[in-house]
Amino acid sequence: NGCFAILYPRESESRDVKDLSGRWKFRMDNSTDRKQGFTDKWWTKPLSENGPVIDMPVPSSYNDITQDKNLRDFSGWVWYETEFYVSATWSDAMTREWLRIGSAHYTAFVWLNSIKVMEHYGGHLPFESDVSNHLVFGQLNRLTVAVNNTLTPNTLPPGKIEHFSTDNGYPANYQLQTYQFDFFNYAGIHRPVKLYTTPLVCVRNITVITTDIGSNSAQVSYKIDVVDSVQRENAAYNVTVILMDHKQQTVVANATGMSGTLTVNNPRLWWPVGMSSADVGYLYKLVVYTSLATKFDNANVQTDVYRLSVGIRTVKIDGTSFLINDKPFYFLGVGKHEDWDVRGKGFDWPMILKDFNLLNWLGANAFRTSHYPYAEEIMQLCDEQGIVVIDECPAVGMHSADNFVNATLQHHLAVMDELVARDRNHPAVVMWSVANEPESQLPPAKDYFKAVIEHTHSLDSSRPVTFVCNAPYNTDLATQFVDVVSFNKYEGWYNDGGHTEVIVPRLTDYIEHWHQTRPNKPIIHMEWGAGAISGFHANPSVMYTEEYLCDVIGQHFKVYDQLRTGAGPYLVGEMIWNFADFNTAQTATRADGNRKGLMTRERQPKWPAYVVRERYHALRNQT
Ligand code: BDP
Repeated sequence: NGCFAILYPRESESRDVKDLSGRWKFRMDNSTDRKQGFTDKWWTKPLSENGPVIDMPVPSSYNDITQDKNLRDFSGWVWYETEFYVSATWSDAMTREWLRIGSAHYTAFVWLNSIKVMEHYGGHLPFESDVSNHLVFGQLNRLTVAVNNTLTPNTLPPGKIEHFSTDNGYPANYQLQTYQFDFFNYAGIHRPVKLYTTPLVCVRNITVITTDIGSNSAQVSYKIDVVDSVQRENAAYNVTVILMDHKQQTVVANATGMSGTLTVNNPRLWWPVGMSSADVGYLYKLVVYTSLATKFDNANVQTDVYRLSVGIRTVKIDGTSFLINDKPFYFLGVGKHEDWDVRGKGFDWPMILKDFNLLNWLGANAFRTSHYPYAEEIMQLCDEQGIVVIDECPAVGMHSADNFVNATLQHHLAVMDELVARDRNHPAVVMWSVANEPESQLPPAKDYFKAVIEHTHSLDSSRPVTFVCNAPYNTDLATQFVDVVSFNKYEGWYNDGGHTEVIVPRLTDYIEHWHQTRPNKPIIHMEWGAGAISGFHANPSVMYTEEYLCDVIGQHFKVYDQLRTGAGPYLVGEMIWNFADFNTAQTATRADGNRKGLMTRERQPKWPAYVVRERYHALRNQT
């Protein structure tokens, strides 16, 4: 029932794309057992005939759209519906139609004209299905999507439904969704819903890897998977690939066959911002053609054409150095979130482009997709702008032993399959992060992460793998398996809050201990920072003022400058937390969300942003 999606839906001479985003109908199922939608089979007739509906934008989180606290804090099933026409011209026997949801948080069931067409688990990755047999052409179609945001110990991220007892004075049956990660559990259809067409024989998957860069040429291996919607015995398929230059005017290499190697003479390499004057984000275009090679009676099969952007670049770990195209790369970056006013985690071009403009203003050359895969369009912008990405899966908040069990592991491996399949062709992605701050000192975490990291290596041997460690160097059991050590540490905040005078010795000591523990691996300080509420000021500084964050930043930069330039430098990155303020669950330690942003949630810079900006611009051109 449905399967994960790999290629981004793109138009070509053989493919049409229709975006179904817009104003949908919506209903939350707040019945006592939260299952009325299933008991009454809401997908079998228009949603409004089952009861009252409201308008809901797609894509968007639903939580902050209305004035209803119950919907903001709801856990359980919500129901979405839209209606659309498909042209009668799509119904010809030569075309297949695919329904694709960019992401829906967390569990999604999908019905088209009352027929179940997909079921997907996991809130941040695309899924799709060939729905040709369930569409009605030249008529109105009804699409129903039920989405459930409930998190359990075996979902990623994990969570728990907690039951509160009347013995303690709670109302009867009082329960809440709780979770151990520090961002709001926004839910809904978060990314665009699209319908696209392909010929009967079409490109299903493309894998492109730069295997070698010599002095005058580069080797680029490719592998194409083809699907045929018709069962044919002994069928063979033609595949032709043509690599075009950036402007798509000149052919630089070509080949035939399902897999092979392209030799690119005098290649223009893909470079991160700051590392080249001419070729930042240089992208070739790989044009893939496929068709039926065998002659069958009545087989009227068109050629499928798919265009993929390709960056020629290598990533290597050499001792304690992180190399891009054999040159040392130093991460000057931020942790981010997909988190915006009103729309929550909903895909939104104005907010996304604003964030890229701010990243460039800041001078950052990298970010981590903390703590889940981001929209595909964001990854494409990183490729084009030369912003390096540490691509993280949604394993965050794994704080108890009941997370490190086989059911979670199997899901974790499946999520890595989906993530690597979706993102492997992005040159901007230079490393996979398989988790953030798991309790890696717990004994079961050791074999658990060994398995996840080995699996990720087996899916993609061309990139290093990390997880972001919170356990101290002397108790962690899992960084022995990573290629790059990443750790989070909040000196001057969670440790020695208010005491910026001890940041330099304490942080230096901590990083040096990590180096002694893992002497042969590069190290990234993946999260650090302090809360600062925009407009709060004090001199001398105190916690939560803009001055305090400036002071914390200044002390950290002293440490980084020592280690970055020291003998055999092993520190390869500083990633401040966070790019912008973001919403969290309500707790006594969060004042209307997490305030560690360099920008406010509305994307206006706080004073500390100017301090970081000066450094990042000065340093990134030296990497
Ligand atoms: C780390 C988490 C991050 C939090 C941050 C903080 O990785 O998600 O937002 O600390 O507390 O523990 O600000």
